[in-house]
Amino acid sequence: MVLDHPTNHVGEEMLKSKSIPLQDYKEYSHEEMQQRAADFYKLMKSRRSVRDFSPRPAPRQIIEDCLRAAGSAPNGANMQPWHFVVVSDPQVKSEIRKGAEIEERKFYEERASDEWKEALSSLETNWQKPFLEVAPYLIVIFSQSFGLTPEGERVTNYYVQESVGIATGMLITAVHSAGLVSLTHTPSPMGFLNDILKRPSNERPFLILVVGYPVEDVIVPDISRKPLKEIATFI
Ligand code: IYR
Repeated sequence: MVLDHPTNHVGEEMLKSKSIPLQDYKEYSHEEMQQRAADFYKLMKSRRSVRDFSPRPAPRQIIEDCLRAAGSAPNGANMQPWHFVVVSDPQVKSEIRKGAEIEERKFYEERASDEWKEALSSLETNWQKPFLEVAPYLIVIFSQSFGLTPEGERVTNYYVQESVGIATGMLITAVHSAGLVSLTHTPSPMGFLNDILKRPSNERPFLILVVGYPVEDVIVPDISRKPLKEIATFI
């Protein structure tokens, strides 16, 4: 049995923990619920991925709270199999840009199929990733394929991809709700991030979330979202 694990909190306390009353649950009237759901939809539909960032700094405290929100995500067996590395050091950002552009160049020039390039054409992306140096924060999200005790023993994590995906979605939502913009960036393969950020081998880069302010009068691709009847079925 694993006790006092530092990252998944499978400690004696946790194993003995009993159920407690649900804190802070509040029931709303149907009208209030409808208004809240509509307001939240309005907020979320205004989120767009932005590729042109301003170098303007953003307060670290905002990022900290957004990460706390992400860390509250539902996840497999409460192992919380994630680690977030927040990079604002210009030197490290520059190394990440170099590493990403090497992979992205290979992607655009060799690896991507014509079909994939066609699917991306409206986004007008290419191998150059200046935003990796310009934006004030790169949040590199790592998933922990398995946990490690201080003694180096492996601890199984469950539903790692699902858990980290949900946490990332919550992070993106928190960043948007706070009033900053973000871009999910996935250079592939991303192993270079373990080297640059000195992360252990039980961690895999999941994605880079680029966070900051947009440039003034920023433009974004003219895309639309599928209507509800296309994305949902009620039975
Ligand atoms: N990772 C590359 C390519 C790319 C892939 C998809 I799927 C996108 O939605 C956007 C880009 C890049 O970041 O340019």
